[in-house]
Amino acid sequence: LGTVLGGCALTRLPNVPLTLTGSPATPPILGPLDGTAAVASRADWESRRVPRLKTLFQSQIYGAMPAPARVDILSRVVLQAPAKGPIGTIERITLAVSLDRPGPWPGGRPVVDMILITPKGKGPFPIIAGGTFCGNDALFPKTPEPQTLKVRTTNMPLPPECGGGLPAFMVEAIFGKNANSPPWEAIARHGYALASWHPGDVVPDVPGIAEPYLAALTPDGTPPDQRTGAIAAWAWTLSRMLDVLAADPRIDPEHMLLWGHSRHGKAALLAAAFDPRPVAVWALQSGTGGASLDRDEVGEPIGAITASFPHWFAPVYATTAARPDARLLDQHQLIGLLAPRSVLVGTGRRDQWGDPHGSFRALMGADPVYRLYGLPGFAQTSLTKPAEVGPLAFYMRPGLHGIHSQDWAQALAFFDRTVPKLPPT
Ligand code: GTR
Repeated sequence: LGTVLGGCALTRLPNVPLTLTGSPATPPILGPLDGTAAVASRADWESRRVPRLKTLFQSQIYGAMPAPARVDILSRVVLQAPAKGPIGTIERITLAVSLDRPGPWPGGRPVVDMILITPKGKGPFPIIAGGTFCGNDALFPKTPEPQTLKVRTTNMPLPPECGGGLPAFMVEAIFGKNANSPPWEAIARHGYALASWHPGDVVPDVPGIAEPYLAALTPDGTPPDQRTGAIAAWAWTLSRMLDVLAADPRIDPEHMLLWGHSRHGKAALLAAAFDPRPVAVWALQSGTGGASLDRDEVGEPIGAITASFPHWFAPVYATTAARPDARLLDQHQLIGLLAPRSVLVGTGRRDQWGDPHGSFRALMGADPVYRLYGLPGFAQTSLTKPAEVGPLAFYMRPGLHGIHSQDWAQALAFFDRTVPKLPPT
């Protein structure tokens, strides 16, 4: 019922103005921070400011990142051999992540089914990797063909709106046909492979239930108010997936890209901030804790997001909700950590969670770091006209929170523009 009522409330949200309003004061990106001197050069940014920001993002917002861990491939199953159309194979790769001590997962360690879809041809293919909300069996549209792939259902707890029936129908009706299912064929036609998995296999996206999994991933000695949050755990999972993909001969390890919608957009940005391998990120409607400024007047307040989803962040984040000055950070600094790599931020004009104005300002705030790299940074001046040059771009489409084919069209065009690919083989 909550999903249905919440969904109906969403459809009544107004459009944001087409020109920027408000002008929040944000912490400096290159200026003096926390008693340390201003950043003088690119080398100074990398050697001094990047490690400081990474420490602060963990201690003030996301919690401690789990330690790097070994990933074992348990099995590979071809679900679909090349047929007509642009898709080569669809494969299920089952992975297990080894931790120092056993945790609450069945078998003691996280086991993840990664679905890998490659275009026709030999590759190596650039890859777009990301997690989706409702598990792998929601990945493939049931129409026009009946679902014939043997995709396994997760054995971990799922949020109620993933359980089918009216809530699931509402999710698709409001959040779009691609809400749980990327447009595989269009992606393959652009020459990209796609890897997808269910982040809830590592930390279930259910408050309360998530806690023992988070405790098991939190490094020893971490202060309790900085315990690993689910966004950090999912970001770390993205890196573990990249470990496997980078070693696959069909994948081009120099061209690995991340994407994510909303909570998974937050995780994709954080993953790239801590992992240098992704060359581009598309964060769609990632909002608070993602690509929009916390200090923006619109957007989802920290008090609201941490009340609904206490498991997403370090507990300390909630305590600073009413005291932004207690935090030395805002989200432009997270985007700055991705420099010089490409970042596309997508928003919807009636999506307050995604906060178009706060997202636009976060990109403006990250721009000086890209300039240190001699890049045009965020060259965009209008909310409605996406940048045609530079590694940072923003778009605002009409409508609400959700994933539609026009979002993927924007992302594929951006990736095609900013990430030069190897010629297809
Ligand atoms: C909302 C949440 C948003 C956003 C969204 C989603 O309930 O408050 O920050 O992450 O969920 O992930 O779809």
